Amino acid sequence: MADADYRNITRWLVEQIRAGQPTHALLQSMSQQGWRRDIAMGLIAQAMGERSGATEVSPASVAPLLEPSATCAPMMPGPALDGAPMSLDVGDRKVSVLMTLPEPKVVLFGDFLSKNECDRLVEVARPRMQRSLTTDLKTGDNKLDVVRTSRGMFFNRGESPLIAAIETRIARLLAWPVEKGEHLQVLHYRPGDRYEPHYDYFDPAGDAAPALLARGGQRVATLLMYLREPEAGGETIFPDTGLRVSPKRGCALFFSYDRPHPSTKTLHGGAPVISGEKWVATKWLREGVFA
Ligand code: PD2
Ligand code: ZN
Repeated sequence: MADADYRNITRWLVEQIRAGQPTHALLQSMSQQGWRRDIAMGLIAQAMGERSGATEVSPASVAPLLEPSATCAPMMPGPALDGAPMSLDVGDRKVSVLMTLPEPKVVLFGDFLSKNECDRLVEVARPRMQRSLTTDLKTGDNKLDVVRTSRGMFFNRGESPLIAAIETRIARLLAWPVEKGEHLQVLHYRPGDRYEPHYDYFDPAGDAAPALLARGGQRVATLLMYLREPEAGGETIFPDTGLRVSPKRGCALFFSYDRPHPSTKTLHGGAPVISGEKWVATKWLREGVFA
């Protein structure tokens, strides 16, 4: 292994351990990145030693921490849908449950945002919009991308009472801490604009995986909030299942992916807007704290 690779993976492991990532999740991430299990175990043991100041920690001593126990299945964000509730109380409002799908795991919510909240988000975002960049999930570079012709911007976490209220609402609805969410993004599509089908998780085999995963690990779920609906087109589509969701103002579309793999069937895209304008806000959730 090259020295630079060794330093990068060790730094990443120490950061992840410091952020409270469970060790079995690190082993899983490293396996997905193609690391041999015995080497990954050795590196994790060593990073734990560096973190704690111990001179040496043996792979055998951390082995029990590397397997999730039956009571410690990977935790995933998601709404509490036991008992098929018609609505969920998220503290400051009641959100209705309009549709659920088990595979891919998709839930459509109504009344997630009020009309005023949608208008206010668009108004504040509008002067800050820029041509959207796409993160190349292999190299980590941001690039102008013909497959994503919308314009976009990011709000800082908690930057205003409105943003903080929405982030808290998301955290309550999906039982996932605010700190594990990326910054809220707003996208604006005009007629002809689209977002070609893609996965929201990072490619674990990509060159940039260590850098992308260093900020809170993998993405595990997405919440798309529709702020302004076009007159025609602009549905969010899931090509593997044929699901097409109309971008109805105030509704929110949730989907989750418990592994970074096409078997989650979470390939999705934004169909071209045919007429009118579409505005959406996206919140991506990470498995760890996004810093
Ligand atoms: O705007 C959409 O419908 C859309 C579709 C696919 C947004 C995203 N992905 C995204 O923000 O990841
Ligand atoms: Zn997406």
